[in-house]
Amino acid sequence: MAEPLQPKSLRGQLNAAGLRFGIVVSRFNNFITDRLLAAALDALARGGATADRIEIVHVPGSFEISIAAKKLAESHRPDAVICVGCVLRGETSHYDYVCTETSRGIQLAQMDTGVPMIFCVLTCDTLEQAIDRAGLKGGNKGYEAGLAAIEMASLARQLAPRSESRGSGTGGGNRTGARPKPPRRRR
Ligand code: INI
Repeated sequence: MAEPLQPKSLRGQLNAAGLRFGIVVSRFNNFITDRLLAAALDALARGGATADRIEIVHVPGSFEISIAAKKLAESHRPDAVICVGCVLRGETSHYDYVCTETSRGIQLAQMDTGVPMIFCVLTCDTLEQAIDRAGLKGGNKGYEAGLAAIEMASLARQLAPRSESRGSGTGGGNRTGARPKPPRRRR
């Protein structure tokens, strides 16, 4: 019988030492988003992140999170961005527009920039549901988001193109960031 295959498997580590994070947080419903933010920072700190490697950007509402997250990712190149907001259903369809465009915008931002974006935007029917998810009684989605950010930041470093990787540089990568020249064609 053939030896069982043992392919290389990649996974993010829960070690934030040396990793850089951005957090974009919405002021709307800030009695909830403040708590999500505090829990996300707690998770980053417990993972070994340091304040000098974390940047927090404040925006008016959830609808504005994606543009700020994209600009932050493009300009400062953090290893991951945590997007924090809270949308509560009202009497009109406004809620649906804000939820749809916020999630779509954040997804587009991570696909466009290649920087992992963690979706920590609560979308709740009632204030009580939001309170339950913001750690006033039990769990806090901000903490989960912080852990997800560490894992994805670590994974993204492992999946970076070889020329960009900051690791040992084995196997054809270079440290200058310059693309290797293609082989010359024979005439
Ligand atoms: N923004 C939120 O983050 N949560 C909400 O519940 C909310 N509601 O209900 O209106 C909300 N609206 C503001 C929106 O995100 C934008 O800031 C605003 O429309 C300006 O573009």
